[in-house]
Amino acid sequence: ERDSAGSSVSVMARRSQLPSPCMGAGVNLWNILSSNIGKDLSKVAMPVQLNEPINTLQRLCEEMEYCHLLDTAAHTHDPYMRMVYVAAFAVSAYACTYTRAGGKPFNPVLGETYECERPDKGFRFISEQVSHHPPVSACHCESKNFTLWQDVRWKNKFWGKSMEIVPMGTTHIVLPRFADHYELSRVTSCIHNILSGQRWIEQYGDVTIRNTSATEDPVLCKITFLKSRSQGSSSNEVQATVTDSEGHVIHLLFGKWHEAFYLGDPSSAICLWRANPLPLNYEKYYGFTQFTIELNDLDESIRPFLPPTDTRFRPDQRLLEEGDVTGAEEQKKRIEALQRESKRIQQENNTTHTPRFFKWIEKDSWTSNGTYWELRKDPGFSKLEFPVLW
Ligand code: PIF
Repeated sequence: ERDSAGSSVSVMARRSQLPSPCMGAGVNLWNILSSNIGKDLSKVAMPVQLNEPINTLQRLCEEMEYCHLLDTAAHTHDPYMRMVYVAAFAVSAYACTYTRAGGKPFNPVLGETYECERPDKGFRFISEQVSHHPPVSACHCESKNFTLWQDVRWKNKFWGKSMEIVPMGTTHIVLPRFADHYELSRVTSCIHNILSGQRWIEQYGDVTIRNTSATEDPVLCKITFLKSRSQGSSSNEVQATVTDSEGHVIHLLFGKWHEAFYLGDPSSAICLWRANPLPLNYEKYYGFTQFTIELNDLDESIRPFLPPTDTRFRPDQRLLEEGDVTGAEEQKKRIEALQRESKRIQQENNTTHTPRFFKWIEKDSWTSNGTYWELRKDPGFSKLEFPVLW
C-alpha cells in the first residue's frame, strides 16, 4: 500500500464508521456564555462535550472533498467555464457544514500539524496551527492540476439566540495549466438556537472570486448565499453570476449549498455538482460525511511516517472519538496547561514561535515553505526533533 517513503501507492480501505457515536450529554452553553459576555470566546476554554472529533486543521481538508471540480476546471479551455467550475468548488466546500451545528471543531495547539494524502483524489494536503491567539490554521494542498492554499481565522459574535462566525482570510487557487490565480472570499456562518431548541446552521453573504492572473481578461464571479426568508428554516439557496471585464453577465448559476449547483436557466440547467449522500446514522455520529469520517483515521501503515505533532496522535480528540468524554476532558486540560507552560517559557526567554512548515508572505497570507514532504521522505520525521505538544 505504501512505498518505502510512506506514500500511498494504492487505494487503501478506509473506515466507514467512527468507533463510537456522540456521547455528549449536552452542555449548558448558557452558563459558559453568560459568564463570558463581551469576552473574545476564542480565549475561553470550552468543555470537550462541545467538540466534534475533528479539528480546524482537518476542517480545512474537508473542503477538498469535491476537488474533482478543480480537476475539471484545469481541463477546460474556456476561461468563463473555468470560473464556473471554480465557483462550483467554492459552493461544494460548505456542504459538509449542513449537518454540523451540534458541535465545534477542536482548536489545535500551536505547532500542531495534519497531513492527508489522497492518491484516489490526486491531492496531498498539509496544515499547521500557526497562531494560538488569535487561532489561525493554515493549509496547502497540491495536485498535478491545481494548488490551493488558505489560512482561516474567525471572529465570533454572540447575539443571544444565535452566534455568527465571521471568517477572515483569502483562499488561493492556482491552475498552472492556464496560469490562473483565483482569490476567493468566504461567507458568514450563523448557528441559530445556540442556547435552546434545535440548533441549525445558516450561511450568508457573498463569495467573490477573482482571477488575478494578468494573462486573461478579468473574469469575475459573485456567489450570493441567501439569508432564509422564514424563521427557523433555511432553504440554503445560492445564486451566482460570472461576468466579463465589462461587467456583462456570461453565465448564471444557482442551487443549494447543501445539495446541488446548476448552470443556466432552471428549465434547462446543467447540474455541475451534487453532494454525496450522507452515511447511515449520521445524526448519531456528529453529522459527519463519509469523507470526514476518514480524516482522523490512524491507519497502521501511515503511523511511522507521521510527525509526532500530527492531530491523529492528539489524545483528547482520540478519546472523544472513542466515546470517552471524561478522559478527553482530562487530556484537553492537561494539553492546554502544557501549552500555557511553553508560552511562559518562551516569554521568559524572549523568544517567539515560528511555524515549521508555513511562512508569512505579503498580502496577509500564510503559505507552505515547501519543506514538509521533502523532510518526510528524507531524513523522515522519526529522525527529526519536534516539540512535545501532548
Ligand atoms: C481553548 O480553545 P477551546 C481556548 O482558546 C483557551 O483560551 C486556551 O487557553 P489559553 C486553550 O488552550 C484552548 O484549547 C475556545 C474557542 C476556540 C476555535 C476556533 O477549544 C473555531 O476550548 C471556531 O475553544 C469555529 O472556541 C466554530 O476557537 C465553528 O476553536 C462551529 O470560540 C470558540 C467556539 C465558539 C463556540 C461555538 C459553539 C458551537 C456549538 O489559556 O492558552 O488561552
